[in-house]
Amino acid sequence: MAELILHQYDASPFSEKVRRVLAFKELAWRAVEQPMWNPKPELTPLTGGYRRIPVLQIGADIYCDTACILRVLETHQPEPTIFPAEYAGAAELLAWWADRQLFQAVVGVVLGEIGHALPAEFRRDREQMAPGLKFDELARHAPHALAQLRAFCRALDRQLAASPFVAGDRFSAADAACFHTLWFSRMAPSAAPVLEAHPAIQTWLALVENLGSVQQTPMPPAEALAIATAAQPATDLTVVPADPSGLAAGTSVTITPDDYAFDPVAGELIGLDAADIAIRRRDPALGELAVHFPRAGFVLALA
Ligand SMILES: N[C@@H](CCC(=O)N[C@@H](CS)C(=O)NCC(=O)O)C(=O)O
Repeated sequence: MAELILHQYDASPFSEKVRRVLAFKELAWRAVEQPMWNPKPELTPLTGGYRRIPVLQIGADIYCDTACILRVLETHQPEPTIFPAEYAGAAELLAWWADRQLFQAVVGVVLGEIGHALPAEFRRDREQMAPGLKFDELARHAPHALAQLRAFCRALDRQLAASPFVAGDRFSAADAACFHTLWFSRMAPSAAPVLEAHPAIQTWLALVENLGSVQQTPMPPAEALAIATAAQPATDLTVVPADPSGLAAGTSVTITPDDYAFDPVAGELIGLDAADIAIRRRDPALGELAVHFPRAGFVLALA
């Protein structure tokens, strides 16, 4: 079985979401460190332009976005599950809320407080990547972001006082998503008292942090690229005939995030269902690759 290669960086919250799931499932994986800002010359040849972190590589199959990554990890190793049958849908929905709404509040708090101290290249990169983001204005909006965080923590704490994990009695994708955002909030001094005011959140943070074991070994980027070159896409996703888009296998399409980092990836459609999209593309150096995205949060269009 091909190795699980996670293109990531240590401070990346969305990478922490995947690291928590890998630890919970006791999966061994290889970590390829990628830069925190563009250019990313050892990542974009794999994805075809998608620049966000993390990206999971299994041979010549490239999985973009943590929603898609969590699904493939669940298929790769179903037990222990991160989608317990009694609340698999709730776990997915809560993860979506955490990744978008809760994360947005946390980013406002963190960047509002420490943004001015970050490298100029980072600030320039993120202003280009995210529409409307202006570092000069972040400090002014930070109190509002903190109020949003407090309101969300109140609701989360109520849930965690009633059940050990976010969606129920067991760890799920919802815990990984809520955990990475609150883990990231620790970078802002003003978030600490908010978290400390919520005892059930405190207990749960410690519980999730200690689940499973991290089995991470570094891999140089060149080795990951060589693995992609030597492998062939192995996906078995197909285009479902009843898809409302009417798109057939073989159509030239583009896939673009609908929230930020609007870099389209072009290729030939090979897989499509309600949850995921897969395209085939050819890189001059790496050969044939299959690149996978979730359907939610991505715009699929004719090329
Ligand atoms: N919806 C995406 C969000 C990924 C994301 O925003 N990642 C951040 C890092 S944690 C990112 O890519 N920032 C820009 C960068 O690192 O270049 C996912 O679930 O993977």
